[in-house]
Amino acid sequence: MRRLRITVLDLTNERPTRALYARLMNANLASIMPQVVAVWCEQAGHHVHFVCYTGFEDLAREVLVESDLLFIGAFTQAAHLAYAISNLHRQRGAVTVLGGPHARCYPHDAARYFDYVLGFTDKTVIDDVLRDCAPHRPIGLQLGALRQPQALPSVQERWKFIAPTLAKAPILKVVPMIGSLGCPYTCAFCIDSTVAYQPLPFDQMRDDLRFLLTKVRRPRVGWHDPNFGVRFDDYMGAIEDAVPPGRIDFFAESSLSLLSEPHLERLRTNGFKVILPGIESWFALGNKARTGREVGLEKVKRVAEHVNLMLRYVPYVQTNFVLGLDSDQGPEPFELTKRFLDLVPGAFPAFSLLSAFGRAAPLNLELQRAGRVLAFPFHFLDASQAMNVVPKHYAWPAFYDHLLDLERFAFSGRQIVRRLRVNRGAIPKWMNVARALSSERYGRVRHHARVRELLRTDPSVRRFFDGETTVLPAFYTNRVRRDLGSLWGALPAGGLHHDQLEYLHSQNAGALSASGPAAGQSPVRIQRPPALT
Ligand code: B12
Ligand code: SF4
Repeated sequence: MRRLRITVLDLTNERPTRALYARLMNANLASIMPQVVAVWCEQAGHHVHFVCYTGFEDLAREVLVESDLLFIGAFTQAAHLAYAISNLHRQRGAVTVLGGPHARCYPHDAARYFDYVLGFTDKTVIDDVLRDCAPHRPIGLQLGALRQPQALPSVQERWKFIAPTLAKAPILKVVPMIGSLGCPYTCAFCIDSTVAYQPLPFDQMRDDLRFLLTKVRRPRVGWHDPNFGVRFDDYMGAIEDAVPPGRIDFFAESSLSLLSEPHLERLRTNGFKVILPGIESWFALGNKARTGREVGLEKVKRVAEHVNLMLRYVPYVQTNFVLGLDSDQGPEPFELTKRFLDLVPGAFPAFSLLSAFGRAAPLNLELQRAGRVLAFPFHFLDASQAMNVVPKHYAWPAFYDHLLDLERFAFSGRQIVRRLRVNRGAIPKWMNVARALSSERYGRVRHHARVRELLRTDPSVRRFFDGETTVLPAFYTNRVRRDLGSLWGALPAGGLHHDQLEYLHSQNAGALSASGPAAGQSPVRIQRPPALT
């Protein structure tokens, strides 16, 4: 096999930016898999140029370097950027590959602009791509393993790609690690709701942590496990074996159901400084919050007590909510969240708008069948800028009124000061102030206020939101054009739009027997390139 010049690109941002918060944080949003792919490509004997794109890099010098093969890892919000970059690379003769959340959720759309679109990815899949490495146009090949990989390269093997990424983060530097894949829970909106839980080898976790201690004086590790701590004792045992108390700070996303007081005590002892529990809703998903059938105010009180307990053990807690679920109606869910924030002044709230990411979850098929999925361009599908699911119990103006009221409450001067007073430690205190004042928060509230205004004044916006037309209002087209800047011209023809009902259409046409994922977000079947069969 000839030695290929390979570029691996991890897109943590969907556009070039100069925002301060992005400068501070984007490198900490780096994904693990692009680093893994880079390791596997080098192991196969190829030359790798690795770039974690944070929005600040020089495109011509760093991103558009001459390559035989380009791998991009992208979230859906970065799909247009990825399509434009792929287009430019293809014009220069490269073969291009897309992997990551967008590829798993919208493989058919991505196949219009990439030669390969990967689902679950293991070393065999990457080796297949490397051996075939040929243009597949106009429609790319969809490849994937039948299940998640059993193991991933170690931190030591990934280090040459981790180190330059960390160097881009000026203050807080977080090393991405992972100890498990899939999840035992079945939250209907989630991409991992039908992917079996599977721990990765604990011995490797020990070795990774020991290695990290030789590289960084006081490391900070962000666990990318979909739900950290399912096999709690095994995890803690591995950490206790490898890390002297207090030598590494850990961040993790976990369910409240896994965060009992004895577990919190052990997490504190082992250096867990940031926990992101998913509360999601006051009227659904009680199993995740260990609140059983309790709903409404009862659940608020119970969860508030629990999160306040967490804050006694863990200095930084971000509580995640999903807004717009079918179980919500009227002002009550929003008022209850405000009540919760009053009861728990120390936690930072993060609000996601219910989003149907293509084939991500079986629920999306139902939503498409019910005609409730809107054709918002990918650029806005970051669970915040647009909600592409028509809410079951709200007219859009009322929904946006409630949303704005809640956001203005959560990020008001009063709440910022309350958080500042009760948070412990300089980093949690100032992190919360920065986040509440940053483009991340005020930018979002401003954007939602603008959308609310357009719903009142621009009939084309209201018709689009109500699903009466798929003609995109000028406001949205202009935003993508502005955000992509010089890359707007490289977005391939038709690349701004996608079939928001593709999952349903493919089911109706029986197309699944020919290509693509089997159902929901289950894995893409291996479809070997002709040259390899
Ligand atoms: C950990 C995590 C994070 C972390 C780390 C993010 C990161 N850069 O990896 C943090 C907390 C920072 C985060 C932030 C966000 N996240 Co997040 N996150 C997850 C989570 C819980 C796990 C993903 C993971 O790492 N799994 C482990 C990896 C190894 O497995 P995998 O993702 O299945 O990947 C497989 C394949 O896709 C493939 N693959 C993956 N990447 C690549 C790359 C290449 C090049 C190749 C070839 C293959 C490949 O190989 C893997 C092995 O088979 C998922 C939900 C879930 N339960 O999966 C959401 C999820 C990925 N996040 C999501 C979202 C929306 C966000 C945010 C936009 C939220 C927000 N509003 O801020 C931000 C965006 C961050 C950014 N700009 O990069 C969505 C993405 C939907 C989509 N289609 O884009 C998900 C799916 C949750 C959901 N709503 O269902 N997130
Ligand atoms: S939302 Fe979290 S707990 Fe629910 S299935 Fe997804 S990863 Fe698991």
